[in-house]
Amino acid sequence: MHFDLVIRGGTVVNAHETRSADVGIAGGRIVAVAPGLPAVAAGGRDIDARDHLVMPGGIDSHCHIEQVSSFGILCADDFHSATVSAAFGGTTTVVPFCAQHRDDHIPEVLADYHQRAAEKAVIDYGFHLIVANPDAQTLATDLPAAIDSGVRSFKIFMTYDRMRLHDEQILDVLATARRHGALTLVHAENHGIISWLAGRMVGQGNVAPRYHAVCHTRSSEAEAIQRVIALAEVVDTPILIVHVSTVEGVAAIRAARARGVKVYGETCPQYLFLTAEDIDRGLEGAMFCCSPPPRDAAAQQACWDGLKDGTLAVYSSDHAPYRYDATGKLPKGEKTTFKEMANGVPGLELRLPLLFTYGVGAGRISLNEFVQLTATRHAEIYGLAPQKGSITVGADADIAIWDPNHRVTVDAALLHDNTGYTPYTGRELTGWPVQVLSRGELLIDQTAQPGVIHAARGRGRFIARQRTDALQPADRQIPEMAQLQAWQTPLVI
Ligand code: DUC
Ligand code: ZN
Ligand code: ZN
Repeated sequence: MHFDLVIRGGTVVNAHETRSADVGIAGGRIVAVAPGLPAVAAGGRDIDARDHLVMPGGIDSHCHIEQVSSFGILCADDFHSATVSAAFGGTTTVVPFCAQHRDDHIPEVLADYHQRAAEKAVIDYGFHLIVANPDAQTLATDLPAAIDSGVRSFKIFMTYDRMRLHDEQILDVLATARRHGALTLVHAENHGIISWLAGRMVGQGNVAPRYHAVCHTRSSEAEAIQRVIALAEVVDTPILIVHVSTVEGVAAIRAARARGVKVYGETCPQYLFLTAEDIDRGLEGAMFCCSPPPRDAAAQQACWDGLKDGTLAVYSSDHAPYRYDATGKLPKGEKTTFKEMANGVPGLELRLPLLFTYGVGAGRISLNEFVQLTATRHAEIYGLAPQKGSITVGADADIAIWDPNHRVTVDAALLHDNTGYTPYTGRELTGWPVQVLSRGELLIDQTAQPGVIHAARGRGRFIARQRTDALQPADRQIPEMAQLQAWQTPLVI
């Protein structure tokens, strides 16, 4: 058998097995996983992975790249800086958003993001579509066309003045997703609670970042999750609740899943590793402000429990990079109120090292669970499998080789995104991706050339995602729909 490259002597970790094996790569794909593979052909190379972990490159299915927010602010990373940063953190596929704003025409939105990513991305990528205006043209023509092109997931918002959909609009999007085989991602927070409280706070002169966390109550997340689950049950179509942050939110998803509803959950580093106390540090708290906000130790534990029992199927970054200056967090300088700051924290590069240290290193999750949560489940749910997300014959050779003992003290200067800060400064992390391959190309070798990436701008490829079982309805009817069925007047979706 011919190999361009063999990774030798490492411990290969997949979602359901760990074993000592070599990994043979040819033509950008994995062609053999077995101990004692023969020598590479002339011109090929060996990578010595003894004492190292050979894991699927991470898939980050929730990140904002070169995206204009609903406030009209462009985030700090373009497709080059974001994907370079992702690769240094062991992530080899990203699924960012193409964002429709109210007056935008979806085909133009998609073409614009495709062009920018194709010019700059250094790793492979898919896209979700943010839907802010589900009018007749969008529902009948534009969304089905987007799905046909491999953009098989939409994100909708239940809050934010310029993005939020009301319940009938949400039902329209869910029905379209069901008809054409797409997954709907939901930003679930009750708009009324947040905007009413924020109006009061600002009116009373309470404008510091810490009031952001107060206005985004736990109840606002819990109510919205319960409501959108009820909407999804009417249509019987799968949904995924992004960035779950509360005890109550995790419980609502767990309860719905227990009664057979197809609802997936996601959480992010900021809900495992930060709390509202991080925001309570004057104006600098802006660097920790995201929506929903970090909560407390009980919520962190609920998120760990949710990851452990599958209530939360995936762990993503929600990388939303905004600089701590007038271009992002502080449009009005020191006078900026919490309502005016861009929401979001960076996380593409540290997502995996943080989970490795505090999850695997602290004994909370196994190595296999680490791989599930950071790569394999993303691939399965979002239709990237079997091409991405596992070290198996036939898959793309997207691989991160980890030194489990490599120690790093986090400092923004070590990172490769454009945010200029990290919420995790000073953390001591143990375990780091030291070599990163994308389609068999060794992009990063921290032992031989620290801090260097060998990747031409635009080498990343768009991945048209497949229809998966995750998109199938549960075929579970609420009593009213069963009644209609019995009367032979079923709801036509
Ligand atoms: N909240 C979002 O909904 N998106 C980006 C970042 C954030 O904080
Ligand atoms: Zn969101
Ligand atoms: Zn987001």
